[in-house]
Amino acid sequence: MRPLFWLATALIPAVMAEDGLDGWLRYAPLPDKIAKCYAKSIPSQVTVLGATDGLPLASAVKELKLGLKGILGKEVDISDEGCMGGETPSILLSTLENYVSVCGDLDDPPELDEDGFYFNTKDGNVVILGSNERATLYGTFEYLSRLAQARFEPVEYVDNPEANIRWGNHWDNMDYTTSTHGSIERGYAGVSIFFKDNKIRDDLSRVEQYARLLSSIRINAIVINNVNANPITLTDENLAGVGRIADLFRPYGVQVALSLNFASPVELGDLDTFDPLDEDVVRWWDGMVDKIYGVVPDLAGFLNKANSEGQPGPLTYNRTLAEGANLMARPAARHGGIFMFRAFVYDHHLDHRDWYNDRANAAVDFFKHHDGEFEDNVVVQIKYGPIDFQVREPPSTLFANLRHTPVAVELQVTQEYLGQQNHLFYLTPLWRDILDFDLRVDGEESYVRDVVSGKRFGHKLGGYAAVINVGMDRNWLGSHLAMSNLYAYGRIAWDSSSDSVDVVEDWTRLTFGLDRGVIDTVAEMSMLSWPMYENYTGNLGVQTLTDILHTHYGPNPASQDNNGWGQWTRANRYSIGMDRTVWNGTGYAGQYPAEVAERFEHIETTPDNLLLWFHHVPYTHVLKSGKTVIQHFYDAHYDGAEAAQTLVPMWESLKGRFDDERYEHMLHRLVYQAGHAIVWRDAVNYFYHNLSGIEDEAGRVGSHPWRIEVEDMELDGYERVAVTPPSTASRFYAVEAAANATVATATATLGFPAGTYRLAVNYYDLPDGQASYEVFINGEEVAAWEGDYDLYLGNTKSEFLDGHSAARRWLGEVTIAEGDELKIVGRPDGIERAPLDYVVFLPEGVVD
Ligand code: GCW
Repeated sequence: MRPLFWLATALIPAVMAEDGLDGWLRYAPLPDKIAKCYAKSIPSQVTVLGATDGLPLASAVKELKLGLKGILGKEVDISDEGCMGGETPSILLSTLENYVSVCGDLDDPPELDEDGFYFNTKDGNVVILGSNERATLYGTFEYLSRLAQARFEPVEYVDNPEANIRWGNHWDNMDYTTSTHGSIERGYAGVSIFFKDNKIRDDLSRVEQYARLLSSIRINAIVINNVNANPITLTDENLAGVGRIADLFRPYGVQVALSLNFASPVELGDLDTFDPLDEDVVRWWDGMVDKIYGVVPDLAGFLNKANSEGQPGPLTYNRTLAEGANLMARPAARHGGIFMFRAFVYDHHLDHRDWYNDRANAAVDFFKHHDGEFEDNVVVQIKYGPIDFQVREPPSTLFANLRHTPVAVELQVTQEYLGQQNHLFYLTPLWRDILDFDLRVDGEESYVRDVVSGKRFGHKLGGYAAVINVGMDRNWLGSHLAMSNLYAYGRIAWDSSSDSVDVVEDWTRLTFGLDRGVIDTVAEMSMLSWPMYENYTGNLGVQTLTDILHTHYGPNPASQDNNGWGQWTRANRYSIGMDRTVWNGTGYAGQYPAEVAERFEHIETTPDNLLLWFHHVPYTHVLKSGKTVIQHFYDAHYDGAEAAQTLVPMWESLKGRFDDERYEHMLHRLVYQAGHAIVWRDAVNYFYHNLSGIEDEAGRVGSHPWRIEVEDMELDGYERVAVTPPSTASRFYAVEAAANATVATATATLGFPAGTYRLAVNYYDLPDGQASYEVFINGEEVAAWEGDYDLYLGNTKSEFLDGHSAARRWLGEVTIAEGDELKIVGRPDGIERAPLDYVVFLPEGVVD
């Protein structure tokens, strides 16, 4: 008879399926050999001083038990008494203050800042002393992270944060149906974990799991509702719900904060004005803020978007932005709350015909003269660049222009303009690029990181906010790999000098295990992602070139210009770029301190990657690289799209090295990205090719010898349609099944030389419909697919044939001979009229 254990092991899959819910907090078992070797050296005794249920120290104990069990299979005893130097080795958890009061003064007390902790594993004991409870929890997570990465070397250090504001911002709406942007504005991973049907959800179990993740990366506060704030968040019933949410975050040391709608006294109260200088309005806010703190006494504070993109604010009453901010900041201050006031104030009805208009100027124009007028607890929250989370921007000039007001930088974990989590984009290098920029205020070292931490201008407050927008998707952000950005955000907000590669490697170990090949590959893919995406979207500082009027997802260079939004590129037939010089342009360059202003004022000293941000030049302008602007566009787009193809084989090399579930999920996204990168490449290249009339030196743009345009095939039931924008279809046309057709076919005789080809098809994948397609060669079916990308991709959907819905399917290899018949049969479903753009037969080595 076989021994019973055989049966037991046979039932356990070698690698457990995972859905990503645990993020980097998997506490996965270390390989047996390592665990056996080290488990013994870890103390079995945990001493925790002063833990209270529902507060972070108690969570530290909970996590420690869970982590040690998971990582090392180790059980521990918990005691609430004991000091350093006891006979049995122990893991000691306490706040420093409590430790001193229980055990007496330390000979050499660590110097801890707010939220900082002391960590020592040197003499067989583990000592974690936090400056407060959550700091002790941070230290505990640090310890577990080290164990999970098999880092057992003894260490002793103090870890203090660079900045005390390390906030997350959620753009969650109260309601799915009445909000303009659905459940979460710019969310790409399901609906809100907080709100449903204008109320706080009954089941908040995801919030508790989220709190653990945030705490482990030392995020200390989270704004739960959209900056486009709905006043009904503040109804009595909803405030009680906010209280429930705060109760779930509190054990993890994450404080809740709220976005406020400036017009609430009118919208929610019964006043007929929201003028910040009106006494009744002042009283209303005083009462409301007191009421909110009555429900959530440890609320971190508030966030406000005033007079921006249609939001109400003090300017409505000719009051200043400072008067507006102070109105709500004053009562918040009485409760120790912070008031984050967004600098994203601009006019989105700017006259584009005026050469000197510039949205980038707005932040300084609106805020600089109020420097010093804000209450002490007001922090101005500034997006990293002067426009809006673009693939390449210089840092906002406002960082250099507010000396008497604390500031925070606003980053975006949610990839609004950066591929919406369908495209891999590891953000740390981009963030570091901004934070490491030296603004040279008064000719002195003035890194953005030191401005936001408060160090440069001597402020106690300051730091980081990031729009996070996780949703109900089990893996939080829609894409497993996108989670490295959330993890990295915490690391950067704590220590802005964190190395991009180190961070993604740590994250990979925690997320996928210790396999060196996996760590190296994920790091390589991640580090490739920014240059790659920049290459196939918008180059030389021209911005992302996505559709800014619609979903912010696919390509649409034309949408940047000739409207009031001010994200202009000023592209015409001869030249392109925003002239932001002082001598001839909008003057934006002059908002930087002198040394930097001087650098950006001149083409010669402006780096190529920001050339079009600061200068308007002919397409034939020769860059420092020796290429012309237009040729750089063409080449970069080909390079970027080609690089995107390499992600798939890199990922495929990891098959079987962790669970199939996460492997397959990411594979689908990367395959899709490889196709969409080609859509991007062609759309942008066609657009500028068409506009400038300048040929690609390499002859690639507009020349596709291996493609068959479906609109040129013999059509039955299909109709030729013009696509908008035209450059998002190969040769500007596609086909769709006629309104009354239930099936449609396209047929052609192949003229390619006999051989084996990789077959691919470009089509449009629309929401609310899954058209099906079959491909036949000489009557034999060689491939079939359904238009179902919309079911599992997270991007904002488009109902039209355009750059958002344009997609590619890779249909495997086919062997054909000249004269063979190609037939595609499409069956429409709902609004998806089985649309097709082109078929391509790719010889070995060709990417087209
Ligand atoms: O980036 C833009 C977004 C808006 C957003 C706004 C902002 C919440 O497209 O969706 O609104 O910025 O940051 O306020």
